[in-house]
Amino acid sequence: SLDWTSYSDLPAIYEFINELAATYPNMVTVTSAGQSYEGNDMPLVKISTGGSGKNVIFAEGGIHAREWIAPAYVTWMIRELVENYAAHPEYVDNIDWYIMPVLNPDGYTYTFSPSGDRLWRKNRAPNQGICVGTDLNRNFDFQWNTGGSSSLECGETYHGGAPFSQVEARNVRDAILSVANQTKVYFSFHSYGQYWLTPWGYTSALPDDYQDLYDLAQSAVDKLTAVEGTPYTIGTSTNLLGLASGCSDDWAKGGAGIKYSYTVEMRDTGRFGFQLPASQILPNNLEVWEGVKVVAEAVMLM
Ligand code: 0X9
Ligand code: ZN
Repeated sequence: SLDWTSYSDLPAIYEFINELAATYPNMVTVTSAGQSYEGNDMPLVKISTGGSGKNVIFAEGGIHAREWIAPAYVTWMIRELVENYAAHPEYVDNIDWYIMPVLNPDGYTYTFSPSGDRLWRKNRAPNQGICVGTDLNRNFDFQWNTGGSSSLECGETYHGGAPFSQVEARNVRDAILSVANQTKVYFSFHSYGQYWLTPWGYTSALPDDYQDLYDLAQSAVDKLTAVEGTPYTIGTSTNLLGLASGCSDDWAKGGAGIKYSYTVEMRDTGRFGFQLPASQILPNNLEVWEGVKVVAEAVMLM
């Protein structure tokens, strides 16, 4: 099993979720959302105590390869929901959780490879020229290529040749669409900066239900910060980080119709940045989980 005192590579993460499914067959189901460009599997973990028509929370991490804390958080949340079920059965009894721990398995693997690049962001699919990779978080088909993304293959935010040109983005799309009518919340976990972000990222205009998204985010961040004082800033992606179109969160809301779409930029604020020390995995996870629980409690009442 994983212990979250160090970062886990892709095989260790996959072994963990498969073992969990074998140990808790009545609560955990692992299916495949498809394969990546390089042929890595993209598992979709469903946590459920059964029944039909329950509200869904869809969560994912690792769309950006170097943001190691994202898969580390999401895998820990899977463990907390399942192995610590008895401490808070309501979160699983009342909600079906669909979780994709590593949306960019090729890039993630590349950041672990001695011949790779620890700070790689994009996927690993080749382009026409010499530069590899598309920013999967610019490849979604909602306001695609309308600002804040790069048309250059070598760019860190290259949006790809067309919306959903990348197989990993299509796999996530299809996984979300398969449960979209039940899904109340979409979470995209990233690092870093300590932001709890709402749509939109393609425009500085606010969604018409922005107040609802903001209020729930505020309740979540209040609990998160209460753990040990870690400050988070709440607002729209555009207004806090600048324009970025074609992102998964905007598509989840504007394309898939999921009202509460959040991108959570976890620790830190730049001291270590993407290379967050492993000693901060558990403190990060404990505080973010406090925020997620607030959202889950709201989902039970939706
Ligand atoms: O730029 C991104 O993709 C995210 N920040 S990161 O530093 N992790 O790369 C923020 C995405 C926020 N959402 C939208 N702009 N829609
Ligand atoms: Zn990111």
